[in-house]
Amino acid sequence: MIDKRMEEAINKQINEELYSAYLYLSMSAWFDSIGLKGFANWMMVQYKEETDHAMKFYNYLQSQGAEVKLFAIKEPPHSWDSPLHAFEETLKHEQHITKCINELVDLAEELKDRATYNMLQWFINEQVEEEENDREIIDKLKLIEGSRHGIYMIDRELAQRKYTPEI
Ligand code: OFO
Repeated sequence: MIDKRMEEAINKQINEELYSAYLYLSMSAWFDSIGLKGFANWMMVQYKEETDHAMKFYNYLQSQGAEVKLFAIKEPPHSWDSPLHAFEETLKHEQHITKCINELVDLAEELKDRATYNMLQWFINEQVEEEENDREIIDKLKLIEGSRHGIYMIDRELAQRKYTPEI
């Protein structure tokens, strides 16, 4: 059994995760449109992972006999100034998600909801990893200062990323 406040907060988080998925799918389409297939692949994997995050929360609510409520997903941007700009926006977005997860943890503590607190530990670790990945790519993009050869090399590297289901 889960407190109504927690049920509502997790339903909002499902929407945040689905927006994350939508944002990265939009970035994948944009990278593809400018011929950067490796970057597009990286974002496509990210899109799938975010869908898994939404489903983790969805499955958790169902396992607790709570109500799943899906809300409208807002429209993401459709283009960015450069690969660096897209990744800076990605990091900014992930920092926002980290804040959302931390707020859920605060609420779980307030409600003494140990099951939810426990479930959220996975997301805490995941956010550390996600922000670190974004920072690494941002550092590389800054290092090459927009050189075409550098972008090509990073594109080849990002093409290697494979999707591993997280649920
Ligand atoms: Fe990007 O971790 Fe979920 O949202």
